[in-house]
Amino acid sequence: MLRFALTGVTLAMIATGAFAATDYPSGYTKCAQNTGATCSMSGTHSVALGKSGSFVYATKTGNFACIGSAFPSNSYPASAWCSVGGSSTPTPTPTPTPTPTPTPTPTPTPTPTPTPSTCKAGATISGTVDCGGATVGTSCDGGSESQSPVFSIAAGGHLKNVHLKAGAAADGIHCLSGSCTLTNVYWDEVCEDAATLMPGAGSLTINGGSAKNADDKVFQHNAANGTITVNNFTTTGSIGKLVRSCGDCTANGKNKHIVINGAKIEKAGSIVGVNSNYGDTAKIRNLQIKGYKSGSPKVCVTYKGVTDHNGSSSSIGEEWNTASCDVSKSDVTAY
Ligand code: DGU
Ligand code: CA
Repeated sequence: MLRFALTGVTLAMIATGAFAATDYPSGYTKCAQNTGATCSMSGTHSVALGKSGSFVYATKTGNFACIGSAFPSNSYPASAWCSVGGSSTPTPTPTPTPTPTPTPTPTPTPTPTPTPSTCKAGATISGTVDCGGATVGTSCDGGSESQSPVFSIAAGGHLKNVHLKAGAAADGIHCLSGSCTLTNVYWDEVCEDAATLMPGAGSLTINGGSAKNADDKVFQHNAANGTITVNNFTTTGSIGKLVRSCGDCTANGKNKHIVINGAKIEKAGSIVGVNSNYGDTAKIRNLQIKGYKSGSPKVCVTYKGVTDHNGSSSSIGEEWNTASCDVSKSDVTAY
């Protein structure tokens, strides 16, 4: 009975491979008997030869013959087995797949900010420039027409909140091309004139603001087919004219238009002058003149314009509700 039980245990050990494990060290894999048979492997490994817990070792690379002479020692049992241990060749660290650098979302190229024009004498204004109430000027050479402007305005330019210095307002402000806007511009004293719509320009719009003392004209219109619009403007002291379309300019152009929507005038030689022979027009609404009495001062005066300084333009007279002068007496009040 006991004999039978031991045999059962022995059978169980064989079934689990416990005996087989004695042919090679733990962690090794049996590959061939020491008859010179070839153990196939790749890479460099520790290899063992022996059995029943008694082994000699060597290090081999690639296939090797399982034979005692391939091992440094022959102190192993007969009928031994070769076995292969773990690889001694370091497992090459796999080259990590490079994490693709995420393509950055392109930052949208910002619309370039136009170089800011600065609020300083001699500047050409592009875009909107708010001078914040600064006082700016150059010099004043009386009525000299060769003076430079204090500011030039490029197409679309808008100049705001600035005083042109008394005694330093030179030829005022020039609108060079396109549409120009002046908002709350104050001529503390006009020099030659306050602002000019230059030949080739389109429109000059004046919103608010004031001008003091102009020997001749405040706003000068030299642009064929252009328009000067004056909204809610005030003059103090004495002015020659509020707006004049050029009477004798070089290549004097036609169809120069003037619109006045709200003006308060302390004292003027006349308010507006247009060349009826050139198709110039004035439209006047809401005009207040200090101490105004009909005919004094004249409100809309027509002229016979000339070109290229070919003589001087001659006054025709004050007109009301004509093609040249769109103004009614009710548009003018005294204050
Ligand atoms: O041609 O006589 O005073 O532009 C010149 C004219 C004169 C102009 C104007 C101006 O009306 O020079 O300031
Ligand atoms: Ca001028």
